[in-house]
Amino acid sequence: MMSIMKQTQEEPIINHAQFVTGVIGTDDVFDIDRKHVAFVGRSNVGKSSVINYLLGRNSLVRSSSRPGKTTEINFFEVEDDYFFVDLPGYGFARMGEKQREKLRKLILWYLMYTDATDRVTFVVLDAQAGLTDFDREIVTLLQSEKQNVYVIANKMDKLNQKQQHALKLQLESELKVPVLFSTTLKKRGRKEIWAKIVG
Ligand SMILES: Nc1nc2c(ncn2[C@@H]2O[C@H](COP(=O)(O)OP(=O)(O)OP(=O)(O)O)[C@@H](O)[C@H]2O)c(=O)[nH]1
Ligand SMILES: [Mg+2]
Repeated sequence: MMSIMKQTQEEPIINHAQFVTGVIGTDDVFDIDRKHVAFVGRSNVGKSSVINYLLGRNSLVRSSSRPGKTTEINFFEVEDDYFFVDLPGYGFARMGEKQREKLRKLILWYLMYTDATDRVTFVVLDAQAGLTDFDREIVTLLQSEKQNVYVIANKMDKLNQKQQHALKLQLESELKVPVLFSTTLKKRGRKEIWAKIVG
């Protein structure tokens, strides 16, 4: 395998990416020693689309216009190095309170209590919709645990340059974490995200 590290000056080419398993609790997958690259965020912000875009796949990860369907934590092995981890989207309006609480707990369990020796977490937003309270809570928790965390403002195609700039300033001053932008529609932001993954 050619090192992804060497390629990130350019657009990385992913030779191997494959679904491994979906989990809702303890699982053997946590015993495998790979760096976790986790994507968390409100339903419909584009987590699955961003993963597909980063991996250069059209539909490895199911993305859909029917939000709130995924209730498991989905693991994808990427080259020999990583698990990409697609967490269930939260805050979906039609989801009942009980189910919502269950997902919240599952996400917090994964982020706080699973044993990933090496992990980077991307909190993904819809650039137009902005932060939710749960996004804020997650960022704060990860910071207090000294875990690597970044915000991805996806769907940046919905904002003009001035709005993008204002959002970046606002988010970085509120959260004190680096903010990256992406659009899977116009295909921008891939290199910058990969730089944080390999970095
Ligand atoms: N305009 C725009 N739409 C996007 C972008 N990325 C994703 N979408 C659309 O947003 C919708 C949701 O995308 P998903 O990738 O399924 O979102 P998700 O966060 O995985 O959703 P859940 O799995 O329900 O949590 C789809 O209709 C995508 O086509 C983007 O960069 N720009
Ligand atoms: Mg999804």
